[in-house]
Amino acid sequence: MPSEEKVTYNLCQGWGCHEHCLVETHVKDGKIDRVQKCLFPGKRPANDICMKGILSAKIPYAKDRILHPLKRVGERGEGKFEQISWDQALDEISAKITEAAEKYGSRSIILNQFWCGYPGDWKSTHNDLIYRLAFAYDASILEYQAVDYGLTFGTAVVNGLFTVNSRRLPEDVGKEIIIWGGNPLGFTRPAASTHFLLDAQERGVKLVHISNLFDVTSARADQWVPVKSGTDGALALGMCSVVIEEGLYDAEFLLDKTSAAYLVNTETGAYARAAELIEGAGEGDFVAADKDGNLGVVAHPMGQPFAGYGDLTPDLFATIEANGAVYKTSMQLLREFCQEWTPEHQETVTGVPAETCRQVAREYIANSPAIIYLYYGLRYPNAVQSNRAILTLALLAGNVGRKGGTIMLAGQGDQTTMYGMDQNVIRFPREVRGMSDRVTIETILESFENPDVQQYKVWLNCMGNPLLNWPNKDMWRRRILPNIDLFVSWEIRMTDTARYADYVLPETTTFERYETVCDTDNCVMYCEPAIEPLGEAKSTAWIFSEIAKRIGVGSEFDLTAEEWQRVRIDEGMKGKNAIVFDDGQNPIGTEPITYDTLKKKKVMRVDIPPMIPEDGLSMDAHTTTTGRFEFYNELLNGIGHPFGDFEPIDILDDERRAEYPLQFYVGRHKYFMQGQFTNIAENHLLAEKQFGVALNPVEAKKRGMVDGEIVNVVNSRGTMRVPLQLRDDIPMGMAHTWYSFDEKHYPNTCCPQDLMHAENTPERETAVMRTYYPAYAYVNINVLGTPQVMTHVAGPYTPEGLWNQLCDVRKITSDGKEA
Ligand SMILES: Nc1nc2c(c(=O)[nH]1)N[C@H]1C(S)=C(S)[C@@H](COP(=O)(O)OP(=O)(O)OC[C@H]3O[C@@H](n4cnc5c(=O)[nH]c(N)nc54)[C@H](O)[C@@H]3O)O[C@H]1N2
Ligand SMILES: Nc1nc2c(c(=O)[nH]1)N[C@H]1C(S)=C(S)[C@@H](COP(=O)(O)OP(=O)(O)OC[C@H]3O[C@@H](n4cnc5c(=O)[nH]c(N)nc54)[C@H](O)[C@@H]3O)O[C@H]1N2
Ligand SMILES: [Mo]
Repeated sequence: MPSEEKVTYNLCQGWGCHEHCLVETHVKDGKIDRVQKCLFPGKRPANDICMKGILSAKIPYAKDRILHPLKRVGERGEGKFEQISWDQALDEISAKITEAAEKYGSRSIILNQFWCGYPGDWKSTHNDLIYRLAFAYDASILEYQAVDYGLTFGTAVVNGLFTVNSRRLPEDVGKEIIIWGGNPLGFTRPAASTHFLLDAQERGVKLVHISNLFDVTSARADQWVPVKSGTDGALALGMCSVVIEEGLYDAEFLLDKTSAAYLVNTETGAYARAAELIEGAGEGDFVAADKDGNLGVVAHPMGQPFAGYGDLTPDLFATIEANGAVYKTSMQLLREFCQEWTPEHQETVTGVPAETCRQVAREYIANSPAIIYLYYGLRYPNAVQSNRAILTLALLAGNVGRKGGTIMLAGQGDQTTMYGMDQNVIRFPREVRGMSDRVTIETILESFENPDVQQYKVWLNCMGNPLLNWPNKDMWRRRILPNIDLFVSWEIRMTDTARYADYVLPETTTFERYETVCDTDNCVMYCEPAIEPLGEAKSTAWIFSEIAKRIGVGSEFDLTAEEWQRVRIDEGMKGKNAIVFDDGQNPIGTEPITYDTLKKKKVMRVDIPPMIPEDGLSMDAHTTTTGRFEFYNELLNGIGHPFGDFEPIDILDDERRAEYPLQFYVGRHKYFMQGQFTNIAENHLLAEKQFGVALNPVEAKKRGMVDGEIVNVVNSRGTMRVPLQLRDDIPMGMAHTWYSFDEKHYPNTCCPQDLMHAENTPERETAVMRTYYPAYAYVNINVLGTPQVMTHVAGPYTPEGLWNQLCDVRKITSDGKEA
């Protein structure tokens, strides 16, 4: 007789790619038999799964799964642990927390909740509970580290806030999608995004890929535009110059949606305020001029619909003199700024032929409404400015927030908490003891040298694998851990970080716990355990309630993970409706979303407005100075970069390259999710052959090297000894390696992250970030009313230095020395 099959819905364990798929889990005899794509309500749902999704069924059963609480018995990092009981672990950890809090204050406890790789990420119940504990106890929360901010901030400067939009945009695209700075196709966005992009290509949409190396996205694109690493700002400005000089811009859009026609005082660099030029006009209003130099007030429309220019017919390129100063429109300033960036000049920086620059620019306009798909591939300190320059091009084309056009920011899911679920019902305890300091690694390091400031003694690493994934491993080994009295890691497997922990707590996988997430394709999803937790694994919700009890805030954690789901849905989504579909998946009405209906239906599509409304303004709140899209930002004036710009970076510096001639490019792996899936045999087998450092055969020949030989990868931070691979797809001047392999793969030698500089230090701070960050945080918290927990910031230092590293690859002799 066939055994009974149980089916549950679970978040994909490989959530970190930001595709946010739900999987249908099939269980036989108490064991996961398989997972497969599950059906969402509605037409062509954005839920597909990839090879990692399918193989995630193996994650709970992996050989290095942590099944019991462990206590360190050897040195930190040595990997020697003894198995202890939950009671012992929780008692000892809680006692140390209490002791540190009594001596150094509750803020000496740091919670790391870097959520990227955790199923449900910042939208998960378990992440909310981390905030709840922090606010109930007034502990410190670590700022997110080292990732993904170039794009976020680039768009924030131009749009005024963090923008998220839908992966469905290619469904309405005109004739072209430019994929700029990213490798989505079958690689970093392997499920729904890949399908939406390839479906568009099948309909005849041209895919253009602009990238620094020939990756799988380049291979599939209709046109590949190779660009030198970190020079995209120059290419985008070159394209802007073509569009402006050839008159290809969308004047109507620029007037209607942007501050292009607003006058700027060229003495101060600030947008002219109406009161400055027109008697009796408002302090907060702006000014435009017509062809004859007549002025008109533009009412500041922050929070209101744009009121237009009154009787004035504004001149986009106006220049006037008044009060002894020269005033120019921001469009005129952009034109002058771009005059330097002729297609010929950008070629000297980017390596993209002038004719290609012209052709790509002209086609982008001719094929509009067209999409520019931006992702996180510009991990350089100039990424904010490069992304701004790309956005400027999109604004000139009138392709922002236009149906079928727009820029596509392929981060996160399809909507934000603003529209979906109110997560604060769990994040904030009944009694808030304190709003929890947000600390950066830098603050923590400084405190170790100064006994007069807040000290940090306990590190609870609830999510993430910083010792593998964050740059500068040495900083952890030498500078952080020796000053931390208690280091605890929640984990599902024995990672590099767990190995350095004093206690390792076994957490449930996505298949062993309750969760609700409001996200994918605007759906809210109900997940329940497919299997009983293996070994003694417990959910974060349970672990927190046990610790909370022992440190005196237990009353805030009086529910189980299952019970929290009812709070999230019945309180957090109160008043929200879901779309009801008939059998043919056509919408026929709506129904209220309640915990009980969701539990029955598993997935409900929330009835919320699309992220990009027809009228074109992406999201409704424009919180820039002028309340419009701005390619000119007055806040940044005076530090030299009011426009999106090209800023030279280390890897482009000839003097530095004389010592270390190769870009040290440490990328992510197709078959892994950062450090995850490295313990799954199928994935490891596929990836194993690619372990080492890859060079272009010509670079190898120059060094007298052959495929497979063991070489040293060297820079001022250390030496990594690995096998060499010759690859034609790696450009000259680059050494490519993967950062996902655990440190055990690098015996007696450095790991890639050792050769990378410290992040979040003042040296890495750029002027743009220093000026922009406080304004961004202010707008988020005070204007939008976003709770402080969701400011999406890493601190004032731009952390996008991941690929701005140099190295050399050197031959070693048979006695192991460098030749
Ligand atoms: N050199 C270089 N470094 C980089 C990057 C790069 O491009 N180059 N990229 C950066 C980027 S963009 C990112 S987002 C970061 C990612 O950095 P991390 O967030 O550290 O990446 P993951 O390896 O996904 O870490 C997630 C951890 O959570 C664990 N985990 C998974 N599921 C569960 C669960 O259900 N419960 C618990 N308790 N644990 C779970 C996994 O085992 C894993 O160890 O890396 C950054 N580092
Ligand atoms: N398989 C797999 N998928 C993942 C992850 C994973 O670890 N493995 N991690 C997930 C996470 S956390 C993130 S943040 C995303 C990141 O996803 P992506 O941003 O798509 O990918 P990355 O690997 O960070 O970027 C590498 C690509 O960026 C482009 N690139 C790099 N430098 C330059 C440059 O100077 N100019 C231009 N024009 N292009 C450049 C190239 O196309 C290169 O292949 O991937 C997610 N998906
Ligand atoms: Mo990321």
